[in-house]
Parts: sequence; C-alpha cells; structure tokens
Amino acid sequence: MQLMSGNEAIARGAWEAGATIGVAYPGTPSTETMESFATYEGVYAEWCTNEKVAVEVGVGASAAGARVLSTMKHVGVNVAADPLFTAAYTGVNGGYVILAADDPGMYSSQNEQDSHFYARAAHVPILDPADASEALAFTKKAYELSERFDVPFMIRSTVRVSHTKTPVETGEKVDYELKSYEKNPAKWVMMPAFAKPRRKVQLERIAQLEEWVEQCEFNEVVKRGSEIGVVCCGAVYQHVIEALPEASVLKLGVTWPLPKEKVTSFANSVDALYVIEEGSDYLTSEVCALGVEVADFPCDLPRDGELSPGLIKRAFGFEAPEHIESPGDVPGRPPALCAGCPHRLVFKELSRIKAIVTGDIGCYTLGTLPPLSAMDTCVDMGASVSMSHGFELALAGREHQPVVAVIGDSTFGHSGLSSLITTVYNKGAGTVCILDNRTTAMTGRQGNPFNGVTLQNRESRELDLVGVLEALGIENVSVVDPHDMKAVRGALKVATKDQADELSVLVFKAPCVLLHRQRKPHYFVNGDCRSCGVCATLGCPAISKDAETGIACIDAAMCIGCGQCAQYCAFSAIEQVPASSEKGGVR
Ligand SMILES: Cc1ncc(C[n+]2csc(CCOP(=O)(O)OP(=O)(O)O)c2C)c(N)n1
Repeated sequence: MQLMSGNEAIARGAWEAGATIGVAYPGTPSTETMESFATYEGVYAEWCTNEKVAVEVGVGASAAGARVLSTMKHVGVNVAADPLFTAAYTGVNGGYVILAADDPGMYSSQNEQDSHFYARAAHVPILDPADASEALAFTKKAYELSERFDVPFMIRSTVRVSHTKTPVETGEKVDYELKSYEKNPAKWVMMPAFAKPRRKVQLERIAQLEEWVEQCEFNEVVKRGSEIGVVCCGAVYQHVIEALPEASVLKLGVTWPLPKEKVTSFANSVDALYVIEEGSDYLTSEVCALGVEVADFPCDLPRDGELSPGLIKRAFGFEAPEHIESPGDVPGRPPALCAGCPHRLVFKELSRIKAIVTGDIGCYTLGTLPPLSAMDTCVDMGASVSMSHGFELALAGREHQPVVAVIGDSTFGHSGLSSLITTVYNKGAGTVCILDNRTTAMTGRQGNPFNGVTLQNRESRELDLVGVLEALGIENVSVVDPHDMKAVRGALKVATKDQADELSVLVFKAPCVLLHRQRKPHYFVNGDCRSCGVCATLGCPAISKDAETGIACIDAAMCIGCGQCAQYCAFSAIEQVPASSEKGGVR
C-alpha cells in the first residue's frame, strides 16, 4: 500500500499496463502525471510542443504497436480535439489512454470545461476515477479495453483526484509485447473512401460499448436509503457520500457511454433521483436523455466551481456551515510575479507607454494585475500574437496606441509560432515580445524546444529562437536583457515608435529566478528615500511602503538582488549591501 496522488496513480497504472511511450504537453492539474511516468524504468516520455502534436505522436506510436499514455489539462483537449476525433475512427493498435484533467473552480485555468462533452462528441469512452486507487485500476484496465474495442480511452480527473493523495495498492507490471505494425490504409488513412466505412465501424463499436458498460464493474451502486438516489462520478462521489449519509448512490466509473439499464433500475429503486456534478450539466443531460426523470434540488446547488459536502447538504436543505472561500480575517495575498522575475520590467515599461497589450498564458499573465496593470487581453495559448494582428487590422488608418503582444517561450512554441507566421505572411505590423525565461515556469519549469531541456534529460536540440524568427523573414529582431531598464525602454521605443509600421520581435532573454535559485546580495533603502513610491509600482513582493511615512522598505529575506528597483529610484535611495556583509547577514 502506498500513498499516491491521482496523477501518480495514473502514471503507475499506465506503467503496470505495459505502456512504454508517454507524450504530453504540461498543464495543471495534469502535469505530474507525465513527470511521474517518465521516472519508470523502460519507458520513453517526452514533452511535445502542444497537445495536438502529443496526440498525433501518440496515435503514431499506438499504430506502430506500443501502449501509449498522453496527458493534458482540459483546455489541452481543445487543442488535441482534431486528432482525437479522427483517432476514434482509426482506432488503435497498441492501447492508447489519454488523461484529460479538468479544473472546476478554475484554480489555474482560464475557463471551466467538462471533458465529458469531448468524449461524447468524439465517441471515445471515458472513465472517471474517484480517488488514486481507482485512478490506477481504471488506467491499467483502460489499456486492455482500448485494444479490445479498438479505440483510445479517456481518463477524466479533476483537481481533487489529480492532486489528493490516497492509499493505493500497486500491482505487477503486465508483460506486454509490442504489437507488430501492418500496413492497412483502410484503417489508418482517413480519406472519405476509407473514413465512411470506419464511421460504420465506429457505430458498431458504440453498440458494443453500450452493451459492455452495463456489466462494467466500474459503475457501482452504494445502497443506503431509498428516499434519495444520487448519480455522480469522480471526486463528487466523495462529497456525496459524506454529505448525504441516507442517500443511495450510483457512482459512475464509466461516464460515456452511460449504462442505460443500470441508471434506469437505480432510478426505479429510489423515490427521487438527483444528479450531482461540478460546473456542468453533462451527466444531468445524459441521464435525462435516457428517459429517466431527474429531480430538482430543494435549494440551490452552484452551477459553477467545485462542490463540497457543505454545498451539497445545503442544496438538500440540510444545515451546513456556510461555504466560504477563505476565512475573512486571513489577509489577502494576491498572486504576484516573483521577486527578481525577468518579466517585470517589460510590463512596467509597457504600462509607461500605455500600449495595448495582448497577453498570453504563463507567469506573465500576472502582468495584468496592479500595480503593473499592463495587459489588455488573455484568451488562450498563442492568442497574444494573433490577437495583436487582429487589433492592428481593426485599428488600421486610425490614430492608436502601440499594439504589443507578450508571449512566453513555451507558449510561443506551443502555438505562437503559427500565429506569427500568419502575421508575417499577411505583412502585419506591431510588436511581439517573447519573454524567454528559459523554461515553462508556470507549470513547474518543464523543458521546451527553446531551452532544449527534455523530460528524461536525454540529449536534445535547443531551437535557436532568433534563427527561427529570422528564417521567417522578420527583419526587426532584437535580443534584450529584461533586467536592464534602459535596454527594455529603448527597445520598446524603437519597436513601437521608429518601426511602428513594421513587425518587430523583441526577445527578452534571462532565466526564470526559480531555475537556478541564485541570490545576489540584497538591496536596502537608505536614508535618501523621498516616499515617491515609484519602486512600489514594480509590484515586487519584496518592496513595501510604510503606511504612515510612505518610506519604502525592502524585505531582505525576499529580495534576491536583481537590482531592478534600484534603476527606478531617482534619488539613489536603493542600494545593494556589499557582498562581504551579506555572508554573515541575517535574512
Ligand atoms: C492549451 C493549454 N495547454 C496548457 C496550458 C497550461 N499552461 C499554462 S501557461 C503554460 C506555459 C507557460 O510557459 P511560458 O509561455 O514559457 O511562460 P512562463 O510561465 O515561463 O513565463 C502552460 C503549459 C494551458 N493553459 N493551455
């Protein structure tokens, strides 16, 4: 018995099933799954540039006869949807399991999506483990099922399942022999002539799945009282069991397709049937579509965010402490760019020139928040570059502020590059800032094509970012030190003023402070501070102001000695302690 997170258990389940290839793009809450899978003996695991590529590599490896694991967050499934839908036509050779990790409550996502809808739309079966133990068992079994039904299987988790550690019984690794590949265009070449018969195969498979799901042991009835019956899945099951001790529960481990007879007979065994799910109406509509009557909650159940036992109790009119996000007397700690973050000055300077900033997804999204308040938009990965092109198109011929796209290195590789090709191809203008902090910081410092670090530390090839930009034919490309205020200011001025009618790309290159965790002697505020507050406008968590005097203060324990703030002090009131005094100093 071991304690494992759902993510670790999925990795273990894949390994025990004999999966030897893992292909993914990171994204919370899925990331640790592939990181964990990569540590098992005998497996090959890699980060791909994005989820679509990962699934295509996965389909290729499966076609060639290996069992494959792909992992992604819910929005990653949007990116991977294209190959996913057609992989449900081709089917598999080696078993293929795809983890979609949803984020109800949006702890670290730009939206709340329910991946069940993808499974249903793509006709890909989906399993919903409720804890780590099930995550292992379901994943392991999914490989066998994937091969039996000749279709990829999806595993859906949510933050609670992915990140909660629960006891897991590990098992033996199965002896999986790689299958041989045989050329079969009717199965693998999805042009209309072959896709039409495969669609028929798919329909037959759906009928077989509907039959199988009635018997599947992953759908379980927990018989308690007969007044209330609840259909639920995943982490919600844990809340329901706790919140409604009298209720009977049909816990669905397979959520597409649904076991029609099982749901119907369960509904018939209780006075009223409720469906409880997080931030979605997927299950409710699927149960209704079976012709089963679903009761309304006596009181409100939130339709967004994560559920909790308390919220469920209150929906049934039972007493429960009011749901509060965090106790009111806990001081707020809004997220901020780290002390010494190389992204900071870019936003400070963009804010100074009042640029329209189309942003993207990464640590730098925090440039939106006060006091930097620099970002105007953030929609999805890669959108900064394409949206800035859209802004330029619609603002053409009008007086306008400079339009600047800001994107990280990993996000640029993910999808910004194809956006930029559109701008170049159509002779677009504007400024694109690539914040190359040498890592994929937001999701935990993964490697990416532009830092050349691979998941299993294999030898790789670091893409030459400037070379790539120049190869696209972009004439105005500069590499700038983002810790140097004058350099950042100067580069932005040239790009947004002197080259306003052209396309410029500025590469701000300096490592994320969390990469090497090197600290220089810290800075302090000397007696010359005039309380002007400019240093505080950088939003560095190490800098604060005295509430009464407005005198600045630098927390020596937080300061990492980047020196960004000192460059903004017009009174030379910010100084660095000499290296010698730092050594013995107390932090
Ligand atoms: C389609 C999609 N896949 C994955 C993610 C998860 N995710 C958020 S930001 C990010 C990468 C950030 O890296 P980078 O662009 O280099 O910026 P940094 O955080 O290093 O500043 C990832 C993978 C996502 N939001 N959307």
